[in-house]
Amino acid sequence: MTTPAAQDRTSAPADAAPRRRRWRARARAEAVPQGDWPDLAARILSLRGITDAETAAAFLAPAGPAPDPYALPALHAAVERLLRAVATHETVAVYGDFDVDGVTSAAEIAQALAALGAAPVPYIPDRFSEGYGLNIPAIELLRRDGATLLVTADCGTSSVDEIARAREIGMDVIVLDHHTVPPVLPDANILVNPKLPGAAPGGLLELATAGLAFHLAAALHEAAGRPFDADAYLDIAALGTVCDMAPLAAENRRLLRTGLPALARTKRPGLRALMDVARVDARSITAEDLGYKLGPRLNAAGRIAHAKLALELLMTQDEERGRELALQLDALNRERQDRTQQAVNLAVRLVEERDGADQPPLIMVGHADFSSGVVGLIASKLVDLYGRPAVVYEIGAETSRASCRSIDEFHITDALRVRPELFERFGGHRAAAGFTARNDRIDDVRALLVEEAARALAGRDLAPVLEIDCNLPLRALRGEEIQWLARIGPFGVGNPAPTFLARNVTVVDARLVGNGEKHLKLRLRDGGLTWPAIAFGLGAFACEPGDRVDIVYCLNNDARPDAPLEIRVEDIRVAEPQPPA
Ligand SMILES: [Mn+2]
Repeated sequence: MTTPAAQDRTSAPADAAPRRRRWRARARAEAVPQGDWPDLAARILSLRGITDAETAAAFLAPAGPAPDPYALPALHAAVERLLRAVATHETVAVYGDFDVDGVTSAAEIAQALAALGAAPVPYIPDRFSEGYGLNIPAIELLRRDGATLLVTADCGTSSVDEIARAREIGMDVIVLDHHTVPPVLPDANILVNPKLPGAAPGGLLELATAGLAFHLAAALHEAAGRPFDADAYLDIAALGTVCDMAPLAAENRRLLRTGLPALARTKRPGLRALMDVARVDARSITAEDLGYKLGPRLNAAGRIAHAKLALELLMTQDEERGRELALQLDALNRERQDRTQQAVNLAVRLVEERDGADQPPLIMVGHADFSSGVVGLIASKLVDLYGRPAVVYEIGAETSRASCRSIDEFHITDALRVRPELFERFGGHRAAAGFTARNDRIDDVRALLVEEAARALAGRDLAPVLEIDCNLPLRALRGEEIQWLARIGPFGVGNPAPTFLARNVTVVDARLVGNGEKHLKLRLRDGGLTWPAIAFGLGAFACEPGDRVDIVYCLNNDARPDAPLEIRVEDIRVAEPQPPA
């Protein structure tokens, strides 16, 4: 299955159902951490579950040293086996995946092995002809090419038959993966997955494979007695972590806080060129740039052409080739955006035709025109639009290939597991999954998933919600607070950018910007101060100078507190009447 894909903020469909979100205050924590920080920072921390001073201080402190990688299950065995392969000049195949986590982790492992003197053979399957994960023809091909050791990156945990075949034809297998562990494990020689039952990986539990590969690379160097240049791996470890939507807490937070500066000074010519074409300013790079700008371009390779282009972009040392690949991925990304937009429009039409205003607790739509390259992106958009889990599938000749995206309250992979016999294959995480099912089973799959969702989501209001951390009038925004808020970043999955409510703000001016006038550029005044603001996807809100509005907003500066501040308006309404003062 494919892991959650980074979404492109600018790909919101112009003519899809307008998004009406309910504004809701985030649930209050019991306690607020007391310490040497402003009340506002303390409140935001408490709303992220950090309620005592010690945890808060550790969270705010600069990123410390890397934790012990041997907390990961079987890492010793993996290091030992790989070093033996290096010593005896074995051919090592590194089998990745076509998403950013799979490509970055394969690149890290190949890079580490090459640094130690081996000649690894990276392999990325084709999304369309091979699909996700190991497949036997590819394994046999790698064996014929001389591989006697197979390392999987971001796949393998569910590949019982494929791994049995690899071993039968004379390969040892190391699985490096973080996908949810099925009841029957493959009989690999070495399984490195922090989610294995009995594993106690501490802060390493939620690592994406890019993070696992970082720790494997570090451990390999240390065991070989070779110096380890962490920066040369952290750049893409951070990229894979963010693009796989791994929660930005614990070791993932550390990888990102050390990885963003490493990315800013990366020596990879391809990545530098990609930042260029994506207009990412390396000096002020944020987690959002990774998720919304670099990630979609790298993913576009696998969605439209072949992900080996993305792997090559990460690995090439050649300036000119790096530039060429960056331009190519940028063009593929534009094509991906067009296709996604058309497909989302079609999906919304199908949803509305099928169920009208009365939507079931889980949305499921399929069409022969939905490319399996973008079904995950369509599903994510439907989750955004309807506030409930969504399954989107490509109808093929005999089988359908689906991508599922869920919301916090519903474990989608567990739901699939209730009736495994319905599927040819399936797998995934809590929030995202994929499956292949015969076309004559699709109605049963729909019945199963709607029933499971109805049970899990009973009594919940599924209208899309915009969570608000606290009231913060624009006139109360001060430099000190802004700097403290930046220290709570990087923001993303698991550590959302704080959102604030400001009432009765005056519109100084407003104009439509962006392709199709989708966005609104504003200047907003409260008291004596005027702030520049951008409202993505809110071009349909009509306002004029002098209008009074209520806004929910974020601050746009999680990397560089000295950068000019622009308020990002998440939602906007005509101001509610104010109570008399
Ligand atoms: Mn992954």
